[in-house]
Amino acid sequence: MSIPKTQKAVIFEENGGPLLYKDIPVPEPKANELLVNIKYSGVCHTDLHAWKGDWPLATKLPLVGGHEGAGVVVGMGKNVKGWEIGDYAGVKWLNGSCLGCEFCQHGDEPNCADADLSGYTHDGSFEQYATADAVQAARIPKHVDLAQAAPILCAGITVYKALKTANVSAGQWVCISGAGGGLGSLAIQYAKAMGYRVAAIDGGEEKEEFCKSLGAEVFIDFTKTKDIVKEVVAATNGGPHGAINVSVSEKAIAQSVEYIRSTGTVVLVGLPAGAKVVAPVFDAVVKSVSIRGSYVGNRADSAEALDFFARGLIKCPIKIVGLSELPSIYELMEQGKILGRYVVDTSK
Ligand code: 8ID
Ligand code: ZN
Repeated sequence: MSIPKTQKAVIFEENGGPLLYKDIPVPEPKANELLVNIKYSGVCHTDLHAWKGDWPLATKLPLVGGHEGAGVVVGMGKNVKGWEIGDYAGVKWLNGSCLGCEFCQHGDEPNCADADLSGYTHDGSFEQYATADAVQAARIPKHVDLAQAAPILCAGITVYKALKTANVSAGQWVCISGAGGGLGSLAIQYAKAMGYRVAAIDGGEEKEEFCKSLGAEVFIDFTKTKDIVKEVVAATNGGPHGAINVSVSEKAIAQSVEYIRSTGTVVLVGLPAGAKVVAPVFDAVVKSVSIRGSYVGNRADSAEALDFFARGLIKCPIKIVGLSELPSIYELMEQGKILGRYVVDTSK
């Protein structure tokens, strides 16, 4: 297999600066890394936050974004074990971690202080050839469609882990705020596959139809409903047992602390710029509410999330466009106009 010297990528020199579709060198894998020929990459709202510089953590610059890369192994460093040329591999947000600190020892690799992040501190999957730590790269089964698999690599893993963090039982209610977006559309399906009842919150009739087609029993439109808290409590017969916040809205997070059922768990996933959790302490105490952050997933969560998908339980609602069209996807995403996930084809 011949590997070219240069490749197409979308790269930016400064946060918020032009997104340049151009030729850049193909990277050399380090001793511990795979070289993955990325075929498709999902576009996550995190990529938009990274480009804009929304968070109190600096990105590498210049940067190639992207962290839902699905492709084929075409090379590897000398210390890599257990991978073969031709294997399907996934480039995830968590590209590598130290494996030695207390968090890595407990399987909390995303919380490692030295975590290396695809499309943030490490050039990501908006390029045709990306490098990935062989320990963290996801193993994608050969029979699956790589375009469909791409969104599982961040959105799928993240919502699956968030649902586990919500600690609900089969038959109980989960409310998903931001249900029509990339993470939300997968969260509805994982929740159904795990046996939960789903109440979805998002805006507009198109999203309502979409969320219901994916398995939501109830839809609440945040653009039309006057009292979201009251509606969610009524629709779920006393409030959901778990709430998954995947919207990019500080207000929606505050509402979830109010509509959650007593002893329920509010899970924070979406990362609106500069947001704070503002919740009535009295309610949180008297209802004995748990509020928990959830950050992607570890290797076991990743393998489990991919297994649900490979068994046909999760269908990724995707639209495929060329990598060169990435700026127009960011525009739609900013306006909240995306149903499900956009996936870019790196050959176009
Ligand atoms: O590990 C993590 N914690 C993690 C992993 C991956 C992504 C966190 N994220 C974060 C992203 O950085 C982003 O902040 O999750 C958030 C959602 O990512 P996404 O699903 O990729 O975004 P999207 O496709 O744009 O979907 C967002 C949805 O939220 C709705 C929008 O209409 C859209 O469908 N929404 C908004 I904005 N405000 C809402 C509101 N007030 C709302 N839905 C309900 N109520
Ligand atoms: Zn992501």
